Amino acid sequence: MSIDIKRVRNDFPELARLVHDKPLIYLDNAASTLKCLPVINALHLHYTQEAANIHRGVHFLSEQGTMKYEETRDTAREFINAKHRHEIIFTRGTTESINLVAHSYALEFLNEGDEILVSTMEHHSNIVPWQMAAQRKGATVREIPINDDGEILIEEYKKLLSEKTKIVATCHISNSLGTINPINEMISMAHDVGAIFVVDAAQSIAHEKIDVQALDCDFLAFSSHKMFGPTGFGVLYGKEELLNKMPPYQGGGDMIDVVTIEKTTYNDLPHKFEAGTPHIAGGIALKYAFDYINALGFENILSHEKMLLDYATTEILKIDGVKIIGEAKKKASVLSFTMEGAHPHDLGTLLDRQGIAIRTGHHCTQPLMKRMNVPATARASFSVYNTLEDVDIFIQGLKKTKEFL
Ligand code: C6P
Repeated sequence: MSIDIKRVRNDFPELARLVHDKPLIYLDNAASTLKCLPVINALHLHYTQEAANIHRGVHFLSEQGTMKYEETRDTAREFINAKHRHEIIFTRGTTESINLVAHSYALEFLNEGDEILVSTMEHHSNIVPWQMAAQRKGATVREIPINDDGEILIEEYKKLLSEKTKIVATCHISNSLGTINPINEMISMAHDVGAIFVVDAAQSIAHEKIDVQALDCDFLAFSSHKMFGPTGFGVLYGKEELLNKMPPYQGGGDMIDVVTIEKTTYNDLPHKFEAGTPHIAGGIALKYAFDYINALGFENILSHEKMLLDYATTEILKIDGVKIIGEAKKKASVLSFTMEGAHPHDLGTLLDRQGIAIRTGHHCTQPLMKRMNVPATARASFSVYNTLEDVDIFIQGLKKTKEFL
């Protein structure tokens, strides 16, 4: 089976709109994907018919909301093949998921002299929380270097690993380069020295089939808005035995068992880590994003996106002065580039005038930009609803922009 692209595009109403009087060509999927109708409909239904707080009331709407919200947890468990539903912690997104581990796990278990390894290509969300924890505990954050193509240097990683290494945190797929990292191998190497491994799956969740039990990762973080779901919602997967020994991250409603003024006992997993009223509508609607991806099938998604990336790569290299940043052998549908004589920001602005949305800048990966010797890149990122025609319009747009500049 392959993707019925016309049907898929009809599921994303935003694709039908104009931007600056031109049909929208949306190539900023690594920043956030567009939303599919089942997700939009679920949000609409919740806010028009079913709004109520969850986990609290005994009335119909509260119980219905609780059931639907918890259904998403079951779907998420299945989607990443977690062993238990209580290993799925709902958060505001990848950033909060990583902060939760850094503030709860790292602050509890790190000691002076310990080391945390992160790679050069990490998003700031997977660097800064570790620095914050390391500073407080007298630990050090060390860098796993990459080569000029944007691939992790496994031999260097091996050399960095020691009994001092307590946490390794890397992205599965780089948002700036598209590199698919060999996390399988990296996780088992980390475990060999007794370190835990945190996977930032923000960019991979909608592009690669993830099986947390097969990977044997200790934590895995992702955001709903990068997989056709609502913003402000995300998941932290953690192994039960680790989550159980971690202290709560935030205090408040829902995460408690018994509270007295002197002392509190905490709720069981997953609620121990879910203080306060969550983004209920977002959580309920996320289920429909999981279902949508499951119905498309990862094989179909991957082959469609690979076709787009291969075609775009071939065509963009025909333009004089274009340099691709990130040429890993294993790459997801991200095309970062620079163009001689053009600042990426100007490229982005001039493409926007033609209805073409790409992202420009450092993509929240400043150490990576420094390593690749560029201040910024222009980045086109593809999703399952993009077409070869989108790529043609993008390439034509780039050529026009080049002439203009
Ligand atoms: N990258 C991009 O344009 P949040 O903001 O919490 O949903 O995700 C943060 C994040 C963490 N890790 C990786 C690998 C990411 O790509 C992102 C978000 C967007 O590349 C916005 S900066």
